[in-house]
Amino acid sequence: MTPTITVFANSPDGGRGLARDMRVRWALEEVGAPYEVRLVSFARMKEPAHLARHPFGQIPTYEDGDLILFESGAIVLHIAQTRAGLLPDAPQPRSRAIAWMFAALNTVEPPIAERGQAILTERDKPWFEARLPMLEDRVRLRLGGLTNWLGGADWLDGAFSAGDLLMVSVLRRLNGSALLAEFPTLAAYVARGEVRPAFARAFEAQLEVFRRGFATV
Ligand code: GTB
Repeated sequence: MTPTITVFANSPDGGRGLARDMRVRWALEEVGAPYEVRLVSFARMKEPAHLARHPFGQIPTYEDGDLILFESGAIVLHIAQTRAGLLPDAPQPRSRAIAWMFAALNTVEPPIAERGQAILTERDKPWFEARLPMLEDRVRLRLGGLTNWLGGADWLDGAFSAGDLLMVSVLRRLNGSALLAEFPTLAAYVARGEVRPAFARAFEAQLEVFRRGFATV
């Protein structure tokens, strides 16, 4: 069966591929799996039909036959576990790749998301000027650890894996920021992810939704 994913009908990211459907699209492209897309508006996300797919009324979701999944990490893990190409076969390297998936989502994404949220919603608040440097230092801490780990390697733990796919996806939220430029090793790592043909196909597909300005469903 061809899986169906839900994505923003009108993504607030302006077609930059920063919403969390992008990582799912990328994973599907890496394993060569065709997929369908259901576009949902912010309003529709909170209606019963979508809440039956996603308890918090968000995107992305993934449907394949009887299986309905939410949480981008769980979806990418499912894709990686059911198709070849994103996880090593041997148990230990496989577990390490999965550890990097958790690291991307649990350790690196939270401070990046908190910084992004503050920039988006707190700029006019009296505490913003004092708070931003603290939030940026928290991001720097993680970027420093990642830089040291990567050293001169192309990928986090051997061959490209779902761990890299999620880590690059998370770091892309810093694209164009002075913060990422402070860490050239990571800027190059992100660029390596973005030139993968599967990334390019996924990016183009989400951009097409934005370009066509689909009516909300
Ligand atoms: N932990 C969940 C997951 O990983 O799947 C988080 C899902 C989530 O936050 N979904 C967001 C959503 O549906 C879209 S991606 N929001 C609507 C709502 O909660 O009502 C978050 C996102 C959106 C836009 C940008 N951007 O423009 O840069 C970045 C991230």
